[in-house]
Parts: sequence; structure tokens; C-alpha cells
Amino acid sequence: MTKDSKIFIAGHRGLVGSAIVRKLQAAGYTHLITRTRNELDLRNQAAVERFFAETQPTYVFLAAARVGGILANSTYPADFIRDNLQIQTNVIDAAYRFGVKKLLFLGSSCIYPKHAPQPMKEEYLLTGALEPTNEWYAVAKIAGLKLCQAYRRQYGFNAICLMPTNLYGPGDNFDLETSHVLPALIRKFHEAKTQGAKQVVVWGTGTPRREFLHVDDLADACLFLMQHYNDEDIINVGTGKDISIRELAELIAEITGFSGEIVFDTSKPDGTPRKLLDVSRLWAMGWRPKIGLREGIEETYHWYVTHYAEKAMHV
Ligand code: GFB
Repeated sequence: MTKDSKIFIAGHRGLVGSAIVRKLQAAGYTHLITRTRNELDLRNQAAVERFFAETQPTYVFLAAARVGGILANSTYPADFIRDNLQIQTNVIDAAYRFGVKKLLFLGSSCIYPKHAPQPMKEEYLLTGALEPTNEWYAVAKIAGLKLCQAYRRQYGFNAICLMPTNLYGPGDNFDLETSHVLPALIRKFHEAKTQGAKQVVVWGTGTPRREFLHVDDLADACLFLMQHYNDEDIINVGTGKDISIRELAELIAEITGFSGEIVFDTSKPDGTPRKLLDVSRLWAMGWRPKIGLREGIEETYHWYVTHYAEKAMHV
């Protein structure tokens, strides 16, 4: 990839896509191609083909997807499986047919079996049953990575597949019904503190363990692997460390300055008991994340207060 290569970032307004755009711009890449959802519906095959025929990108970062937390995944199974299958099939196929040199596909750590040994190595894929709350999304993502591998084998198309762990950062979704746990807790604790509430309700038992990667670290890994990795094997991207949801809640309470009680609503699902990636394959290539969890949450909290909470007060 040279600084003037034509690079299409699909999903540039999302958490991941916007971080990739920031990273590429900071690294001096000048010819970035982006389209909003209104300009180009990636679920529409004919529209995607027209777009590739017109713009002829050389590299593609496929960061467009329908994503959400545990409740959204289990409430909208059809939307999650259909939209992701459509988006990724249209983009991967058009990229191959219109001569893209290399494509980067993003999966998720939820592709691994619910009870996979921890930390989860790349070879555990398809060795057991999936977590039911997100099997629809996971099946779509598995199909996406298999599509990339099949196009490489049959057509020699250079598509690489990254499996990031749970992500967070500026630009995250803070809607309490559809978001992931980390932005949800930032919002809940912030609102409880500012409204003087005595309790914050956290879903589930608090015992599940999750690994959290700042999205700017993921974007850094995306650029690194776009430059240095050309294999069929999927590759995990994470920090190698996890924490329990209870510990996460306590940390966010401390960062937001909430000193009341934390209550667990066990009528809500826990999901996978533990989801920690084995990152030795990526780390052996010399890459490391740079942003610690406390620092990353502090920065995301600041972003939330300035971009979301303050704006909400003025609506
Ligand atoms: O982040 P999260 O929604 O997704 O939930 P998953 C992680 C854990 O946090 C679960 C608990 O045990 C939740 O019950 N939790 C506690 C909360 N309070 C809250 C809250 O207020 N909101 C949310 N959302 N969770 C998703 C998958 O799984 O992770 C996707 O559904 C994808 O497919 C994504 O893989 C990264 O880690 O359980």
C-alpha cells in the first residue's frame, strides 16, 4: 500500500471504520474512499458492483457490519445474520471481480465455541457449539472468513481475516438497548452520578470475563497486518488480558466518580462465561496494543461527556 493508493474503508462512520480512517490519515494516506449508508447501501449487490466499477479501489478495509451488544444480538437475529451475510458477500465478491489487490475482513471473538479452552487459539474455530445469544452474528462472521479463505484458494484473492476481541472507544454506541457493556456502563454510571441516583443496575451475574481492546489499537493492528500479513489463517487481535464484568463496573464507577451501590440484574443473560483471545500469533510478528484499559476508558468517558452527554442536554 503506498501513500496515494486508492483505499476504500467500508463502514467509515462506525466505531471501527472511523478509527481506521483516523489511523490512515495520520499515517499520510491521501486517497481514501468512503460512502455513507445513504450514498451506498452495502446490502444491495447491484449498487455495490456499480460503486466498485466506478471507483476502482486498490485496497479495501471491510469494517461495515451490523453489530450490537448481547441484547441486540438476541433480539434481532434475522437482521444480524442477513445484513452481515449481504454486506460481506457483496463487498468481498465485488472487490475480487473489480481487481482489488488486498482486502481486510473483520470478524469477532464470538466466532469461537462458547466453551472453548481459554485463551482461545485460532485453531479452535468450528470445534464446538456457539454461544446462543450471538450465534446468528457469529455464523455470518464465520461465513465471511470462509468466503475470504475460499476466494484465496480458488481465485488467489488476497483477503486477510482479523478476529478482534470486544472493542470500545470514541464513537461507540451508547444506546442502552443495543450497545455493548463498556459504553453502556459509562453511560449508566455517568447518569447515576449526575442525577444523584443511589444504585446502578448491571446486567447478569457480573462473573463473565471479557477482554477489551481500544479501537485505536485495533486500527493500528489493521494497518500493520495490511502491510505485513498475507496468509489464509485467521489472526486474533486482543490485549491478552481479561477482567470480570463486576471488576469492569467497579473500574467505571471509580472513573466516573459514582460512589453508590452496584446491583446485578440476574434476569438478564450473561452470555459466554469467558472470552479471552490467544494473541501469540500476532504478538510473534512484533505487534502490541498501546492503550491500557483504565487510560482507554478515561478517554472514552471524556469523549462521551463532550460528544454525547452534553449534546443530549441541549436537544
Ligand atoms: O458487551 P456485551 O453486550 O456482549 O455484554 P458480549 C458483555 C457482558 O456484560 C454480558 C454484561 O455478560 C452482559 O450481560 N452486561 C452488564 C451488560 N451490564 C450490561 C449492559 O448494561 N449492557 C450490555 N450490553 N451488557 C457480544 C456479542 O457479546 O459481544 C456480539 O453479542 C459480539 O456478537 C460482541 O461478539 C463483541 O461480549 O456478551
